[in-house]
Amino acid sequence: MLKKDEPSSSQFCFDICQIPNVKLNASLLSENTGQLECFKNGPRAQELASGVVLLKNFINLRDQVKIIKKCRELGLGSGGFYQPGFKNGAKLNLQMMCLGKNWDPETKLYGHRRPIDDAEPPSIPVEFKHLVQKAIKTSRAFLKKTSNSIEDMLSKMALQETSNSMKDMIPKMSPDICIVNFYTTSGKLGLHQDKDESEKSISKGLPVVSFSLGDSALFLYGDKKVGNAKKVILESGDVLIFGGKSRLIYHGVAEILHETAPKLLLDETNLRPGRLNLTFRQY
Ligand code: MD6
Ligand code: FE
Repeated sequence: MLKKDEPSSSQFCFDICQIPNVKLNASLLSENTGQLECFKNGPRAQELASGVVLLKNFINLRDQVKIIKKCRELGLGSGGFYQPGFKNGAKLNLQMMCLGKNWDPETKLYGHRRPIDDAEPPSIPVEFKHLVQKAIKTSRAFLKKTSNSIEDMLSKMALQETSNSMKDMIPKMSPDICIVNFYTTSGKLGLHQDKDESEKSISKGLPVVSFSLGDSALFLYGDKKVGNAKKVILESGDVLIFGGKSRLIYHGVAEILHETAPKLLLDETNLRPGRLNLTFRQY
């Protein structure tokens, strides 16, 4: 184990960005024009299951760039990216860092420092926290609106109590831990539940909020068997929220879809091929 003040080895130094080796040429520029079309799509919300809300295109390109640059900087410093081993000894093709608190994927425990090199995780940047709050607020407002229309339909049946509880399908949450994963193009994450947070956090159904950046992912959810799980593609800028009744849903990443990152994002950040994912929760 490394001591706190020893210089970190290259194992602990992963740059999610790369030196560009291709100059922007005419064909890339024309692809960019296509990408601009894509960004004309405003954000939209979708309820995938009770308590599972997908906010499509929620993080604008400027904020995506800022998040990637910040994660790059934090990832290169103390407590930055490392390649975790998992309980079965498997090294998945992903690089991980924790912000706020440490979560150890081998012991499944939270702590103030990580066992691998005793480093303290960097704090969660305040801009990240603001975006999380905005996403939760948006998803709650969206569910309330959906429940209002049901309420209209069922008003004669006096289901007031049901509709009031519906808005808490996604309770408010103030994140104190963020897990940042960078999946290379062959990266994946098996179906699992996020169940290592405090009993209180889980029983209240405090949501997990997940940001996707870079290449798209084929995301599975809703069942522990791959064949039975539902599928959804998460693209750069999407935010997925699962809370309330669905706080413990099984979910995972089946595949990273190659060369699907927005070209403008790559031009601005030189992000490596792959996907950056940030999951926020309250311990
Ligand atoms: C994702 N991430 O990459 C989903 N869970 O879209 C997770 O499910 C996840 O990144 C637990 C710990 C870290 C994660
Ligand atoms: Fe998870």
